[in-house]
Amino acid sequence: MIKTKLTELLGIEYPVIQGGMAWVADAKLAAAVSEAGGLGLIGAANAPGEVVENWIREAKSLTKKPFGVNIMLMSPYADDIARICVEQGVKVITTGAGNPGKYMDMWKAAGIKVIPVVPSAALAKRMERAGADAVIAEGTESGGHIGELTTMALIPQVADAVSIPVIAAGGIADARGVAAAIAPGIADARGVAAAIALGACGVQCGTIFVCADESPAHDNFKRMIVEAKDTDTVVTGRASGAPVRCLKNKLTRSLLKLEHEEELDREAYEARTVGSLRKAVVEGDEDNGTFMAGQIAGLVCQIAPAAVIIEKLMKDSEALLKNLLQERGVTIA
Ligand code: TUI
Repeated sequence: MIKTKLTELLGIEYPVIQGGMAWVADAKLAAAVSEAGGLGLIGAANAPGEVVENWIREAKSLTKKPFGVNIMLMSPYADDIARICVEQGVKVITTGAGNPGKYMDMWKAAGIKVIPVVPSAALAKRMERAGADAVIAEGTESGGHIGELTTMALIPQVADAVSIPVIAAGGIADARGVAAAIAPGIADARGVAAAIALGACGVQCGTIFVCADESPAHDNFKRMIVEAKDTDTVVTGRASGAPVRCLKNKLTRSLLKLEHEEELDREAYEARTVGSLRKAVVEGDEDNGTFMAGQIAGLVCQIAPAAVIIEKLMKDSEALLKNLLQERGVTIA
């Protein structure tokens, strides 16, 4: 068993959090991940408060283990959901796509563990000062809305900037990613052995859980991830200020074409993107959907129950961590 500051903080068996993916992270997936010993998250995304409240009730009926809610702060319903989580006694809140500072006092007073997603060391420090219990440092390898820094560069810098636990996200879908994030004891060999120990105490994975049996994602979406190769994701929306990583398809080609024009035609751009996440996840529309997925999609090669995904990830990680240098073929003379 791998025990870290994260398993201790949240009272969970494994240091694995499932990302709060829009349209994918519903009550069933969150409950399945929590039942399997990780931390499942309900992704509130742009859903209205009453919908999220029903998901919370459903998750409570499916598991007695802790689960969390991810609040996407660009949502028009973020204020409602922030309050509903308190009323519903949600144990853990993660946030994304913004600064959750204005809710912190209310959440802390309710005894909620608050774990903001941060794309930089500066925001991690601000969150620590505001009372965050941990931060998820998310590299640009991730699917969905992303920051600039890579996981490899971001994690050690955030780990040095704060003293609260750091959870690594972005580009992690197997034991090597887990081991790289959490392997202890290499300290400032990090510069040289960065691939071996970055300084986190847990991981958040998204793409691998899109392919869980319990995930509501359309079979086409799951298949596209399983068939993806390393270079099959692309970032759209840089020109409009909301960069999003997703699988390459007809839609991303047309969006990038629009973005490369001298002046961005925002109306045409929005006409193509509105509703495109639903088209991907619910309808499986391979041409017109936004299939958010991380750069690690090429490594994800099976559709399996969440419990199988987590148990394999942890069993492999334990073995790798026990025998790290030998496994990597490193010798120190
Ligand atoms: O939030 C995510 N990933 C997401 S949200 C999402 S829904 C969406 N759909 C279309 C367009 C935009 C969003 C899909 N994927 N990850 C966490 C994350 N948070 N990544 C980056 C950030 C972030 C960025 C800026 C966090 C804080 C931040 O702070 C800015 C500030 O206000 O200081």
